[in-house]
Amino acid sequence: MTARLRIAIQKSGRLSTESQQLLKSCGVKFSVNEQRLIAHADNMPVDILRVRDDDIPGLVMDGVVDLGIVGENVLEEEQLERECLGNAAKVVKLRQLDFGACRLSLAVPTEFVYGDASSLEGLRIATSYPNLLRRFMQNKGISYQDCQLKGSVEVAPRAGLADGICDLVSTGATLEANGLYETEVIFRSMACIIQSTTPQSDAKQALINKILSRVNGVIRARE
Ligand code: PRT
Ligand code: ZN
Repeated sequence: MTARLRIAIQKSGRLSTESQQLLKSCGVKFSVNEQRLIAHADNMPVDILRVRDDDIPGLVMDGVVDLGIVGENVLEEEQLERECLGNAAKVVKLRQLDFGACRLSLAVPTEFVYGDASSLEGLRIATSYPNLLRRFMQNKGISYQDCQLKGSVEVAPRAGLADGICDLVSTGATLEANGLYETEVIFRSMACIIQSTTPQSDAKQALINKILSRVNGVIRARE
């Protein structure tokens, strides 16, 4: 493995600006070239990898990168996925961050009469988070049918593909625009910083500790 510390962040999306800003506030000096996957810091042995957020937990668990910044929702979903496949997740959450707030919620069409989650018994639920949904429904003892979609989850009920959805919500505007209402929060999420449990060299671990203590300082100063 390379001696440089590798940190994976989201390339473009809701977490990318704040992830870059956080690292810069921690004194990691780098500039991003839109065409490039990797940005090399010029004042520390650190490389920033810019990838799809969904790839970040796996890259960390497989030891391809040392640290990652990702939503707890994506982390938890990937951990459950790997548990299902019988692979222990080789990752630790170092700390929760102060951005990326959202919740994974059940939602149904406005005309749907919802009592509690058992109102969804036997119905079809569209989601990009099949493992988090399954855990929630299994804990409640409710059976349902899957409709797994990577995108356009919020249009599934109107398109006749599903009876309800389980999707990320922040303001609720997307649900409202699609004639849906939120009935139950199943997971609350923030961005977090994660580390591979693969043993590190002393030098790399010392750098991780230094960056983490700066992250703590930056977040404390913003509170
Ligand atoms: O391309 P890539 O795969 O990297 O990005 P992505 O499209 O999968 O993710 P992105 O950028 O949309 O979100 C990255 C992470 O931001 C998520 O995994 C969450 O941890 C966090 N986050 C915070 C959100 C939201 N808020 C959010 N509102 N992720 C998605 N949304 C979407 C939601 O799916 C829905 O479509 O925004 C819509 C709802 O927003 P409201 O405000 O209308 O309720
Ligand atoms: Zn994604």
